[in-house]
Amino acid sequence: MLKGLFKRVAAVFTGRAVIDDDLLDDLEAALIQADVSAGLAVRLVEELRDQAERGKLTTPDQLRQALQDKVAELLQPFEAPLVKGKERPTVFLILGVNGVGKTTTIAKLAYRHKQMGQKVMLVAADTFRAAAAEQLKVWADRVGVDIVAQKIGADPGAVTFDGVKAAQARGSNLVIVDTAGRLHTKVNLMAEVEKMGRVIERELGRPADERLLVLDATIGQNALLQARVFHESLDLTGLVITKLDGTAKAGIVLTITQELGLPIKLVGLGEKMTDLEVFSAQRFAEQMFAE
Ligand SMILES: Nc1nc2c(ncn2[C@@H]2O[C@H](COP(=O)(O)OP(=O)(O)O)[C@@H](O)[C@H]2O)c(=O)[nH]1
Ligand SMILES: [Mg+2]
Repeated sequence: MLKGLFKRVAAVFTGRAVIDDDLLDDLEAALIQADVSAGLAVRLVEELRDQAERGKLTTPDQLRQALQDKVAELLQPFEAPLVKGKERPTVFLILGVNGVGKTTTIAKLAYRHKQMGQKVMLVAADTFRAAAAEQLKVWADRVGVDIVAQKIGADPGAVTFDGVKAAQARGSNLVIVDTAGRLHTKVNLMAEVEKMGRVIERELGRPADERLLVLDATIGQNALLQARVFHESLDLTGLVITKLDGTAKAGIVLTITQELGLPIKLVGLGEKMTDLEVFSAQRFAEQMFAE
């Protein structure tokens, strides 16, 4: 399903017979267009140029393969499994600005863990928009998992508290907390999610096992800015990159990992509950140039 992640990069190789400066320059530009940071794009192409000059790469096909291998190598350290709490319930706090795919990701995670035989509890702590809890309820019904919600405008910390308590009482394995993501009151949002973090820590005796930031792969460098803000407030444990289906700018995945050093735990590949995968550097690199 990951296709055309680097369409522009793939196009650079079309009709090329030799490795020359023209090809290498176009490659650098295409990587930057695909949201690979300029610094990294330059470094990657310089390494490839060096290998070509030393006769280690002789055809454009070999160059493409070498690039693919380098991408896999760069991303490999950022593969990491989801953490399981040392005591029940495991708690995942799902963060991110509006529209990135938090609620959809939560539905996918709920589905995945239910399939593994776990009892899952969703917590509708995005109380800012009436539609948010409704949307989560629809998913909870569809997937067949429990949900705790309160009225619109309720204190997200209180909803989180209820959710964790209910999960403890019912013996749930996993609690997944949905959060609001409005950006225009950034300071309040951060204060709010920090408070939710503290509520979870108080009830569990440890911080939320995963503090996952959801990022939309199609928004480019903004994703990096968002990640910095959230990481400062919440000491993130990992990232979820959504909408990798149908983006030609997947270079942001490289940029984010290199700049932030945070693992990518999951990738979103569509709108259905089955469209979630554990991040694999190898697979990502293999699909980079797929048509
Ligand atoms: N193509 C695609 N769309 C997605 C993906 N994840 C979420 N969406 C869509 O993005 C929109 C916003 O998702 P939502 O979960 O409501 O975002 P939230 O505001 O962060 O909770 C919805 O239309 C989703 O169907 C994905 O991986 N791929
Ligand atoms: Mg939502």
